[in-house]
Amino acid sequence: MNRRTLMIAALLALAGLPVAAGETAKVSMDRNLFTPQHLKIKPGTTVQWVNDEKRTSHSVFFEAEGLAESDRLFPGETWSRSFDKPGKYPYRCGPHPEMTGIIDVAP
Ligand SMILES: [Cu+2]
Repeated sequence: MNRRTLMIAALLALAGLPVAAGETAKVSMDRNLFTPQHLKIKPGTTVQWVNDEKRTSHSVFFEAEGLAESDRLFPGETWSRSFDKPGKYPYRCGPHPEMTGIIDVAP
């Protein structure tokens, strides 16, 4: 996927519009927030979390699903997960439990 496509996906996400299947949507980790905090996507979309902090590390932890926490992401690092089934997927940062987000997968 090229940079322009990623940019479009990011803009759609910020506008609250669903990202098309097969695309990659970005969630930024910055100032102890996931942005967008509520991301709507189509089934088949990959979400890529990017640590945009200057020095703080974060993780992505789908605790409610009983999944393992991601590795700790240092500034500039990324972690991805694909979503095939419709549903709401809440998650949080491992070291910062108050830092939460939700992936909303709907056709
Ligand atoms: Cu964190």
